[in-house]
Amino acid sequence: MAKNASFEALTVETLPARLGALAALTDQLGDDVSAWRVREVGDGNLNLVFIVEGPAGSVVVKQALPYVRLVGESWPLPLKRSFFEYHALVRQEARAGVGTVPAVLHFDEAQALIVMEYLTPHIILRKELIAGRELPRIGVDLGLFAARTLFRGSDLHMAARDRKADLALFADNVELCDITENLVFTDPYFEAKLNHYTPALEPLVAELRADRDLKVEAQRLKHLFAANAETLLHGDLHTGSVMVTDTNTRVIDPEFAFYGPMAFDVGMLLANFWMSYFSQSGHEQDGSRETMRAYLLETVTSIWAVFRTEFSRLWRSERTGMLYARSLFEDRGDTLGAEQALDRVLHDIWQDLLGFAGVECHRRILGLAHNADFETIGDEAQRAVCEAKALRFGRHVAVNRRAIHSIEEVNAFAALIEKGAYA
Ligand code: SR1
Ligand code: MG
Repeated sequence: MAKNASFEALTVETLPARLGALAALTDQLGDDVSAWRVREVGDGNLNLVFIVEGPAGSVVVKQALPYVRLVGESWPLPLKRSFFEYHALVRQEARAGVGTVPAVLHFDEAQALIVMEYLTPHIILRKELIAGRELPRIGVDLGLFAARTLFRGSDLHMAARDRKADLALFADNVELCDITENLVFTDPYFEAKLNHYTPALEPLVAELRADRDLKVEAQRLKHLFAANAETLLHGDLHTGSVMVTDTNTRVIDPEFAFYGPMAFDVGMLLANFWMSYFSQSGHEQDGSRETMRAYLLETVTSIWAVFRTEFSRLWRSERTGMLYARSLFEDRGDTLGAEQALDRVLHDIWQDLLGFAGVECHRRILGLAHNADFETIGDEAQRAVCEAKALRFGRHVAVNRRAIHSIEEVNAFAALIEKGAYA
């Protein structure tokens, strides 16, 4: 049978008839399919997303398309990404806890669709940050999510056989890794075809592309990303992949999941808060965002502090995998040795996350896939000012990552740039 032979993209019109017999939907929505209301709400780069509401409740139906939605059919992309998303959601829920990701109600591999819990009244975190809203829980929730998924998906915790089986399963997510490998680590640093950026950035773009130290560092980070398969990553953990209310945080969209370096998820996540920080001055029409800026830096500090604390707790209580075996340390009375090793592991994550954060800032401004934090700044000159700050920040943390010792140091540097240093 030809590839994707039975696949058919859903539409608002066809969804009720095609999925109306599934218990996963009727249990939630009610049996009267004629009463279902369907809206297509996908605003991401890749997929279709439908909200289906019935008399008894609501669900989300997410379906992959055989191409990149952002670009069109000229860029084919395999449907199997929904298989990886499904398996990642199952693992993340087991590792980070029920209620940290949307509950999966049904998966259909041939139709590349996942039926999942409709999160309401949740809003995409990025939209909330653009609106200037401070979410009280995200520092803690995201720090815990990252520490638990990254630690428990690695050889620090899993049985070697189970981890290797998982590694083999996710190794086939080649095309989505390829997107990251090109879009994040390479394309921003040369004239790649699909790149675009605010024209006023041209002199700075030329400067960055001529920056040998930056290019070498970006390639070292790509090398690390491709070669260090240490844990199951979310793979695209930015503020558009988080849905929030004041009291609940959910991480969504792990279709880029694969085995890679722990620091990638943490670095990408923090980068998106730093970019939000630099974008705030473009959103001050209704008043100063000074307290929002302070909140964003506090959130960065909190995510990293919670991550370290939880990772350390898991190191001491759940280090059951083959790495840093207790038989070499605690069981011989050498608790200090285990703590020394923990410091080394956290230190490596710290230095690498700064690098990943730096290149993430660059690709969201210079590459194909931009973020709404900057894109929604209508005044182009003002947008360029905000973006230039993030570009300079990204360059600094990527190139100097081994000489930066604390999150406070990074935030102080961000505040200096925001005030106009390095203009
Ligand atoms: C062609 S896909 C572009 C970007 O969208 C996704 O959300 C990932 O961030 C990817 O890099
Ligand atoms: Mg996504």
